Amino acid sequence: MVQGPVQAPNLTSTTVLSKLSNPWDMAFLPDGTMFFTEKCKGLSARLPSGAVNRLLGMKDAQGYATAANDLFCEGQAGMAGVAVDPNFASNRFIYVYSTSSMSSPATNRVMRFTVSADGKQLADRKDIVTEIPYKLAASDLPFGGPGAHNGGRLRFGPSDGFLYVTTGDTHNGEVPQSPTRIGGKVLRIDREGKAAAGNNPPQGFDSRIYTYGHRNPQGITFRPGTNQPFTAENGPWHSDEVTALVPGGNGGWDPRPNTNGRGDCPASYCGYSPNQMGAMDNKERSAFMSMTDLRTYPGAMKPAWNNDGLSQGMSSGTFLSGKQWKDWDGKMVVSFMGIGIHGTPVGNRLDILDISTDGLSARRSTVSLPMPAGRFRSVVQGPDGNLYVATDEGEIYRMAPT
Ligand SMILES: [Ca+2]
Repeated sequence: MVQGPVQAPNLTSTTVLSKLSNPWDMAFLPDGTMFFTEKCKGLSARLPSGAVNRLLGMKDAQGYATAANDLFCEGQAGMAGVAVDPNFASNRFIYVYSTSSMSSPATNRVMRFTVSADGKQLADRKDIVTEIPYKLAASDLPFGGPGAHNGGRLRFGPSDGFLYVTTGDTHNGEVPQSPTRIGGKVLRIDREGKAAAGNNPPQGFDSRIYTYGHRNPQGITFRPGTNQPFTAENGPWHSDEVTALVPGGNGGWDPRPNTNGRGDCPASYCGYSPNQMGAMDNKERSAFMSMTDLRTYPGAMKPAWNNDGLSQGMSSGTFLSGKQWKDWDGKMVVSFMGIGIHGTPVGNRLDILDISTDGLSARRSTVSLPMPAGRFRSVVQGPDGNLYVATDEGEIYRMAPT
């Protein structure tokens, strides 16, 4: 492949919404209506006029048309992904991922609603996935708090019309490789929550599982042209990963104790080993507790990119499309929350990945931001072709190439 210097577009930014409470995800209608979630509040819609309709309120949230008191937030968990049905024009279906206390113990659910003709109400709640694991009390496991590693992105495949759901390992060593527990997975389902044809997981696996062996994927996007899904996944003090998925594939994350010296992990979760075992560099850490354990699983899906061996809170990703993006047309944007711990450089940024045709390598460039750096949670290309970026600080920006 002949490659010249990357011609980056000039960028401007506009603040679309501010002072939100942890905006987590956005989904658009063709007319520019933007549905957005706030982790501890609920689901709203910003109309093209700029007016905001508050649609679905979580426990203790005020001012929403519909209350859902079983939906709650805790730690990283709460209301997360949102997706609009590809046939929205005829069925008016919208989907959200949220933590819920409807079952005991609490779980994450994928819910489907019908949006009223005037866009102000939701009706016909149907919980199409009810048992996605949620991390309970902090005392269950020594790392992090309740709600950790909660996954939560929802996206429809552009060619197959199925809904993809990313789920986290919840700091439970058994979950990612489990054939029946649906955390640490990418699920692929239809609008009723039934398994998509062709998921092809190993025999004995839940048929909704598209890929397994994930840690905490919070991003999923589809490459223009091939429509192959790619995940963006947060690593354990090393190695955030972007991975091209294949049906039935294993992401190779298995944080259980094993015979390679990981036998003494707290609560049988080795996902942070050997971080707590003394000084090692990222290469040694990766060899000990790999994001993609090719020694145990030689057939695992290899990442296209591992953030140069660093973990900096990779949170989402989307492929850009359109000539206005110049050399970024067809490239993937990934967002980072910028976590910097134990010597890892903080990286609140957006990167552009030029991923090879085989999906096994990538060249990275970093976006020169037209807005302040923040904890970037979500990137979504809108129907106007611009990139919408949500931050944990509470903004949604529109980033436009000029
Ligand atoms: Ca992996």
